[in-house]
Amino acid sequence: METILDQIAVCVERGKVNVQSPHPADMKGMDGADELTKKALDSGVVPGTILSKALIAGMQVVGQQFRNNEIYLPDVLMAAKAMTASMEYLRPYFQSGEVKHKGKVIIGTVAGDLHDIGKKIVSMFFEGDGWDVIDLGVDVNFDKYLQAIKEHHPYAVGLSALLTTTMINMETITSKIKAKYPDVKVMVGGAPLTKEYAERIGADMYSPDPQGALEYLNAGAK
Ligand code: B1M
Repeated sequence: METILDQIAVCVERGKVNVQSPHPADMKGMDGADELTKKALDSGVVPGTILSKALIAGMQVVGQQFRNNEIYLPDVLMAAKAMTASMEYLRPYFQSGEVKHKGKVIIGTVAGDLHDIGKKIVSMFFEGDGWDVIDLGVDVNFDKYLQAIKEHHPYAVGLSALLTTTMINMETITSKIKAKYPDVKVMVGGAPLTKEYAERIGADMYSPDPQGALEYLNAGAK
């Protein structure tokens, strides 16, 4: 039997945002990621389960289909929209009521790269655990990171990249940050990265997932 998690995953795969959205034509009038996420939460499904078993699982299928040329860029954009609609409901659950203010973290997707879903998830984990997150958005060059560090005095800066062509920009950004602010920790992550690459460019931490990055932050928090 298809569970509500399967249904949400299908909405991400097919780019069905909400009941009003006309896309895809064969799902017209049906609930989308928006309504189904709300229903899942109302019926007691844990937010972390919706994130991993429906949203991330659905997006993995999208990535595979895109790689195989079975779907095209507009389809991927619709999938991202559906995932974002769902994440809006999950965000409050990742933000604990208790204000802890462990410290500040700046995060951004590096220059040339427009992928922001993973970065938003990482931010949700940080915020939920009591870190103040300054999200610089996407396509962030070193000037913007340096300016933000000057302004906010963070404990760490997180760089995210999803493209092999943009992860190389992490090297310049990391070296500029380290040259001017050697005490600020630089954390890197994103699908194409490896631990070896992170070490080579002088980053303090690499994690393939938000949990690892959060553990690193918490280990260093005073
Ligand atoms: Co793009 N795209 N895309 N895309 N896209 C990928 C990344 C790709 C792998 C698809 C594929 O070919 N199968 C491929 C990259 C190939 C490569 O370089 N190796 C690709 C390509 C080629 C492109 C374009 C070049 C396509 C084109 O124009 N021809 C183009 C580039 C645009 C640009 O950035 N300049 C492009 C565009 C887009 C959209 C705009 C349509 C859209 C993004 C929308 C958005 O983000 N608002 C999009 C999407 C959605 C994807 C896929 C399908 C999904 C990405 C995603 O959101 N994953 C992706 C294929 C895939 O990954 N399966 C693909 C879900 C997300 C939860 O995971 O982002 O990996 P992820 O984040 C994870 C971890 O990586 C980690 O934690 C996160 C949460 O679990 N993590 C960190 C991330 N950052 C971290 C930082 C940390 C620690 C952990 O510490 C600081």
